[in-house]
Amino acid sequence: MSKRKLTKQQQTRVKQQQQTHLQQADIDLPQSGQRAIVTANHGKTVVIEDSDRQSFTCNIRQNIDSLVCGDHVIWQQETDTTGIVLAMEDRTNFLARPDRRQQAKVVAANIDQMLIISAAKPALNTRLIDRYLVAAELSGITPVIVFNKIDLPDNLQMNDVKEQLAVYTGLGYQVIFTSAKQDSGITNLQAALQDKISVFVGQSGVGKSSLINSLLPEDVARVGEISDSTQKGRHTTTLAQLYHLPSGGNLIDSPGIREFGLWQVSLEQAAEGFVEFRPWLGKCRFRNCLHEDEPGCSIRDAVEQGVISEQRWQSYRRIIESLRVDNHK
Ligand SMILES: Nc1nc2c(ncn2[C@@H]2O[C@H](COP(=O)(O)OP(=O)(O)OP(=O)(O)O)[C@@H](O)[C@H]2O)c(=O)[nH]1
Ligand SMILES: [Mg+2]
Ligand SMILES: [Zn+2]
Repeated sequence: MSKRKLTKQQQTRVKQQQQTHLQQADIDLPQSGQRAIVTANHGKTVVIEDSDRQSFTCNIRQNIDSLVCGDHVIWQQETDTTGIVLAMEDRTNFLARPDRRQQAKVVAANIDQMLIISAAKPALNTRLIDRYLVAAELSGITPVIVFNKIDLPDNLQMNDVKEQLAVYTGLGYQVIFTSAKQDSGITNLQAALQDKISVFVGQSGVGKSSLINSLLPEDVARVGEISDSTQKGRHTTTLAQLYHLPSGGNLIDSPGIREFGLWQVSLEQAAEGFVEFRPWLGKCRFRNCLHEDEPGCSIRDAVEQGVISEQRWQSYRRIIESLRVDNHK
């Protein structure tokens, strides 16, 4: 990479950023620069929480990128309930998806786990699960799969669901079955969330907010109905929100989305998001093999031998097709 000359303005910015880092490294932070975590973003303002779990609504210094739930910030108190965010600490990771103009829309930051929530209604969509898994695998976030509303399907339908989800258990992913309505599986869910920072993702209407209410002592998250005509959720949660679990751990409820686009994933990277593909990568006849229909493809051989599931391979191919479209928009 060629070395670019920085403009005066850029140099000042770099200096400012370095000073912020110095401040962060300082254990005895001055009164004027306290650390806090972002618990909600309301557009022009954010809600932050200090180490005593007191909340403040804050304006944001202009030079700061948009903040999301889970961001660590340096801030200054102004009144009993308000303050100003001065700086954002570096993110260890973040979950992002492209918006309509293919710009990154960051959903949450500094997260340990992604809980991929699916349900009996709207129907189980393993393709969407696979997209979330790729996003999680490529950003170093541990995924956990949750199937909610087990009170709805009959035995036959439930067997079908179990069969479809067995592939994930086989890959070493944790799969948890729950019913927010009947309060079942909630202890397992609680155990998985213990002392971690987790984000709930999944289609609108699968019950993310309902599950959060089951985990908290009071119903705080707003829950919406599913439309009778379209069988889809109504996008009840519109803003991400961070909650504390009484049993330890934090969770971020995020708005449901119909399609989860992968952000900044190249065609070559997609295969690495499929954990079971990894041992075969680099063993195809062509070095630039994308494991679709190329001759001598080791992934396709593994599918034919039943080592890699057909369902996952088809899902992978769909992702490649969609990335081709997205990356050329
Ligand atoms: N039968 C049944 N219904 C449930 C269950 N969990 C949630 N629901 C219902 O599903 C609907 C949608 O629930 P929400 O919690 O709002 O779903 P969400 O995933 O937060 O949706 P968005 O905020 O739109 O992304 C509501 O009518 C809930 O009462 C469950 O375990 N069983
Ligand atoms: Mg919700
Ligand atoms: Zn190949």
